[in-house]
Amino acid sequence: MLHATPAQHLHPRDPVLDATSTSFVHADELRTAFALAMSRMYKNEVPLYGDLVRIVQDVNQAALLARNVTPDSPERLSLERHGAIRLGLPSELRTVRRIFAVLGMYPVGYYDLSVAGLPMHATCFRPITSESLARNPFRIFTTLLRPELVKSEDGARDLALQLLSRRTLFTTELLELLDTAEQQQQGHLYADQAEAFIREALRTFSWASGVAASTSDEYARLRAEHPVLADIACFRTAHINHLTPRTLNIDAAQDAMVAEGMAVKDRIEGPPRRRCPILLRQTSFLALDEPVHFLCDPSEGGPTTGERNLVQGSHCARFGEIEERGAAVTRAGRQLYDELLASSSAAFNTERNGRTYDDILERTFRDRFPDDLQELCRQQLIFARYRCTGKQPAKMSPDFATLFGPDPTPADLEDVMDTYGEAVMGWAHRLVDDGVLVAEPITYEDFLPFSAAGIFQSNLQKASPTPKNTEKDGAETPRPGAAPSSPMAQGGSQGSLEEALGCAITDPDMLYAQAQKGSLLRCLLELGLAKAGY
Ligand code: OOG
Ligand code: NI
Repeated sequence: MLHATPAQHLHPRDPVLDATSTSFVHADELRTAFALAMSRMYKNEVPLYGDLVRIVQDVNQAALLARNVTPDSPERLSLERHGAIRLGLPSELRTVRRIFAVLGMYPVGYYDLSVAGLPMHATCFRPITSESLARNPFRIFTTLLRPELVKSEDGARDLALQLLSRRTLFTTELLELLDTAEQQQQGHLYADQAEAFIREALRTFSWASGVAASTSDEYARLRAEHPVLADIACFRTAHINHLTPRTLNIDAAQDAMVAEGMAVKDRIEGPPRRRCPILLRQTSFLALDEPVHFLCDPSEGGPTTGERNLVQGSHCARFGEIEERGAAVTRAGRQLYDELLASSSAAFNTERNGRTYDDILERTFRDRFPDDLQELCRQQLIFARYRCTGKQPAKMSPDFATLFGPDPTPADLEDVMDTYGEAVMGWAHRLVDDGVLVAEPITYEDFLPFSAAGIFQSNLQKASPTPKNTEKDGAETPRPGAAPSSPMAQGGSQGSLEEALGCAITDPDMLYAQAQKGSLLRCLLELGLAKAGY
């Protein structure tokens, strides 16, 4: 099948590309234009994905109507929230990091996928400020091969590295634009450059008409070692392997996918359905078997120069996914989540009594993970953003002066919050109880390594009817930034991923804690509890 070239996915009416202005395009706008162009490209490459987006839009519209909210733009709501790519070499990751920086996306979180038997580790490129996340939260889960984890008795590792060393993921024009942006324009682009940048970046992530960079024999050898190895090393591009719109009701969307006859993952990854959703729930239609043209082995008598003959084969890796996001959990919340996943798995393996895993999971969480917003905040299981309601505190709570001292400046407040975090939170929750502040959950913007592993497992095996249940392997650990003493984290190598990136990876918890603290500070200022200005 012929695919449109990446240039055809640029939309003349994308505001960013319309601009005649002589000022730089804002990274947030560039990211939106990039995500829209990528969505058009992927719908064209994988038409079933277009059906999935339509289903999600319908489900979201129904969910909004049920809540009595008129959807101002269901299309906008259902815009893609994430995609995923798999890279082979540190040098590829380094350039990808530079591309994403121009789009306002930076590496956040370390994911050790070796705990799920995958020879890779990952980070997520995403916006990091609340403002940028609000404008467009699009992110890309990016894995890098760890060749040292590939057994090499039959030469699979060397073959993969050899194939990878022959490919170039980036066009010269893209590399030149990156240099210009970084060296002359403080990482920014003008509108005409932006158009070229998106077009050229899309080439890196396109399917390139399914022409492989290996022979079918080489592909088979790598696939036998691990399907993900073939997916990474046998192609000319770092093809996007899925895109993921956001749904407001993942259970309904999953049912609608099944009703349309899609082959769907057999269970939704992540926490069970709850009144106050936490973290991330995901499901997908299973990867499709797609036609691929492999190179002919010259030793088999094909032409050795010029255009090589191609042989028809197939590859199974690309799919469509949906996600429903809930609150970011604190360290304590994550520990409880991991514990409950582990005990659900243990119960499933030993005493299931005809109950499904999801049944057990739902009950385990119902009994032990609070499902009430106030309670979740009070126990500091989730991160929250605080807002003033307009009501003034009846009287200065007596412990305020003890905590903050007389007439504190914002800098004093910040110091106190850092040193006496617990006491400040206790005090803030009393203001919530008094109706002076409200707490709203901060959305989880990251990923779950075992859910990711479940997604990988389901989509790398050829249409396996019952994908492996990875949860039974244990809890959702290690979390990004897990203590090195965590037994499962020992195989991880954040340092080597950072070296490949050429920069440090941001700890997601730090970002959530900062957002929470910033919101409280603003409340204190608004209530006139501190001198304005530093
Ligand atoms: C990435 C899987 C991770 C998710 O949603 O957890 C991911 C991959 O399959 O390359 O996207
Ligand atoms: Ni995903």
